[in-house]
Amino acid sequence: PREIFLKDYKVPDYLFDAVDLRFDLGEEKTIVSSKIAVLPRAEGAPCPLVLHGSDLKLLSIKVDGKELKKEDFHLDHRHLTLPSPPASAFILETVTEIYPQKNTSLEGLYKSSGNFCTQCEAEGFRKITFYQDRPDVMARYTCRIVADRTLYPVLLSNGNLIEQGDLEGGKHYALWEDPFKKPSYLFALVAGQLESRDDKFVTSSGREVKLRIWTPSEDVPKTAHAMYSLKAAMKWDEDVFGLEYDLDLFNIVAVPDFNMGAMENKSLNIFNSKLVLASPETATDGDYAAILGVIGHEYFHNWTGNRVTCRDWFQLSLKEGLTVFRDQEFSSDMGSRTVKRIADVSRLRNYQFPQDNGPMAHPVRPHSYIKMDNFYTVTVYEKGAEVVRMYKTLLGSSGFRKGMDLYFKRHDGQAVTCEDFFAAMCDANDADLSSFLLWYSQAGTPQVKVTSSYDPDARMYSLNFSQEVPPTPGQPVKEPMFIPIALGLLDSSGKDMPLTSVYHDGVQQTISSNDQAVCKTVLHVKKKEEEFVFANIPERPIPSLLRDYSAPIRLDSDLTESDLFFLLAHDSDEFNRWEAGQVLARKLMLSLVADFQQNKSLSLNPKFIEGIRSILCNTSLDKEFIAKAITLPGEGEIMDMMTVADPDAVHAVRVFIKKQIALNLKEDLLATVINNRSSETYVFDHHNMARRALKNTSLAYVASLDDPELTDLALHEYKSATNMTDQFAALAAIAQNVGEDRDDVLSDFYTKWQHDFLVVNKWFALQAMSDIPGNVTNVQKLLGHPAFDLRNPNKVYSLIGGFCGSPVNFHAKDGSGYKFLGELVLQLDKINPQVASRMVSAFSRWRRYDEHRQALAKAQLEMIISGNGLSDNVYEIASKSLG
Ligand code: BAL
Ligand code: ZN
Repeated sequence: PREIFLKDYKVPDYLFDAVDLRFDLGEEKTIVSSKIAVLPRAEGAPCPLVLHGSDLKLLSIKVDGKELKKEDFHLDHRHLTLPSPPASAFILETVTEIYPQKNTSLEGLYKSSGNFCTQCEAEGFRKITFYQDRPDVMARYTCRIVADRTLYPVLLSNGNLIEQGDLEGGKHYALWEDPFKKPSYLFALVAGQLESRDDKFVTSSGREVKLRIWTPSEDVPKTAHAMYSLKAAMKWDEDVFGLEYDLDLFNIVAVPDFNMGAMENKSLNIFNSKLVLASPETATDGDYAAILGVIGHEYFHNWTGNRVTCRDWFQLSLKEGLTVFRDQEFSSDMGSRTVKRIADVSRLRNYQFPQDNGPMAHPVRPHSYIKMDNFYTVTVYEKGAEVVRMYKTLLGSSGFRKGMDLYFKRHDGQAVTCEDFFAAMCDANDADLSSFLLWYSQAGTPQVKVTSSYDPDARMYSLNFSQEVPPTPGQPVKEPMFIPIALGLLDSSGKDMPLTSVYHDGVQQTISSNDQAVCKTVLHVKKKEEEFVFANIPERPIPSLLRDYSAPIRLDSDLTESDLFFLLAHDSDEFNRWEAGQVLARKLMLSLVADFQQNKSLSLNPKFIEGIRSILCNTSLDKEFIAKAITLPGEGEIMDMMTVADPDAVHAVRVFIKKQIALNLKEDLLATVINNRSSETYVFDHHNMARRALKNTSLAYVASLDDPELTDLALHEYKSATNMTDQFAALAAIAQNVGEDRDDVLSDFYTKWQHDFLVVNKWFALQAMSDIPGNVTNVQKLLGHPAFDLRNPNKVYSLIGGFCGSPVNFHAKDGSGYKFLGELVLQLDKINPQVASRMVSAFSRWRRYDEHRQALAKAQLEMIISGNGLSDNVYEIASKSLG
């Protein structure tokens, strides 16, 4: 397979001005006719026109109305080349035959539950027709869809519906025109039996936009929350960024078979049903929150992605990092800012840090790829969002907004790069952020050490920073990064001290705003070693560093245990209160892991339990914050901090601490469950979600004790639940312990919900992720369950992905987990390479484990890589993992 490099980027030789597409959708095959107005970029001797095309049967090719002879073009399995096209503007027409019914890759045009739909990002359009399938080729499209009227009554594409009507032979047609230039990856088509929930939104300038969410008719009642989310997102983007929607119609279609979460096609977003359909009985608070966030995300792409798009796929984070940042901010404004920040940082630590610390580590803007699909990663998305957040931290809210305004003013309608975004931010603020660009090019999580000292006579407090960016594949040596450190200094009563000035590089800088002393500041840490000295500090402070997690780094400070308990109790930055508890928990877990490995008996510091009690019983704290603060760091996060990851030890220690907390705080936890039971009516708001989160976290603790009385309580919660959040949480609490109750309740749940595939997926995932010993056998059995289907990505992610997320069973010492996955990857690769490559990624960090496990995992990777007809997708991940 060929590797593609950023450094080799060349502007396209040909522009496409207008594209007319016609689809004749059929049961055996679909005929795609395309007519493209082509414009050579440069004058002079024409260079070859190379079009992408995969799995296409070419029926006809014409230039300016004349059929080309065989010798006038060249066709291979990836390209159609015209060696000497006309030297000036011409019309290229092709007719191709494709087979959507046989397309199990779910890229290009395919069928999902009887309906036609498309997925073109990143490079799926080439499976529809021959095209320069790259984001810097932007054209105006029309799309005529012809199909059977009864089988496919609804025909949708991008833009405005300008004509529709009946045709002979029971067919009908629709003609869509998109007035905005777009790259091919934003093209979309849907045809099928769908019904819509209709609503409208009046924009700030008074235009009325029709909103339609399409699903099979029986699911329309479950789209109310998605519609609420869409309208909230439209309003938020106007209020916060001054960005209005630009067409008179916005369509969303939900399909059950979809590789990703959703897709931002211009005015025709296509969604995985999981991220549209919700009712209180079938969806959890987590599902509701995810729908809000993803509906927002795809809508926000209309400006950050569609109106201004990427020059090439290396720039993916230009749209994704920025749009994730925007959806994070939207969700924060709709709920609790601190809780959302905690959830986002946890995700970064549990998934992105491990990626940055393994063979697939890549910069936010990768330097190369074999399959672009493999780079829709937590690094490009979540670390990319952190990079955008740092601009805002450095420039302030209004500076960030000025930068965004300039970005749109300069680049509307263009395909641009991360440097263009950076330049807009700097120019709009007259700011010099030069070394900041390293965030786009250097992989690896920076490690920052900070030490402090206080001089009471001089009333000076110094902070010394040193930073290291670890080597990553292809990048053995790194430059120091530009790291914004937001901080405050706490006095002995726990209040933020006023900050007046700081010495840095021999220069005194005033920290004030309109001559008022302020209580927080942002240090610009840019060198390998750097000192900042605060003046006029009357007593030794306790520093609250990296407030609101102001940079995606690992921070190691000289804070003592008692400093951390102090911050946990007093920090005015709520995120850092949570963080202080997490630092304490991480230290504790790592020290108990060492004890476990040395066969020492485990014992828990009573101060830690008291710390948890004081948070649990603090009625002034937000309940969802409490739920987060009493939750221990994930096993992945702890394993990632070890030299050799030991899943058994980490799991044993986490279970031990959990049970100790449950045992010691049983009465408080029980009271919390009872006092926070839900009201009859489900409400999706922060207050109610927070109550449910706290109740269910407490229930999981007590049920872990495997005491019949407590299991009865969990059973009572299960039976009396009036919504899926509570019902599923109770099911999960009971399922922690092996036995009859577990079996009965799992079977009851399936019987109750077997008609609802989204709920059944939760049931698969819960069992797959279980840490019960030898769970691989159970998961093997579930592969044969009538509700399971290897062709549906959601089911694969739930059952196989879920299993790989259980450290003890996936990394079982007998190699059963690895063998299970190895065999499935090869099967999946024949069906859907994108899904297979996501699954094979579970092997990528095999070198992090002991030698025995390394040998077992390596053998599976070698078996996979020697598989016949392996996709480029799986090859890239497997070979980089072995490399
Ligand atoms: N562009 C792919 C799906 C998403 O990130 O919105
Ligand atoms: Zn996106």
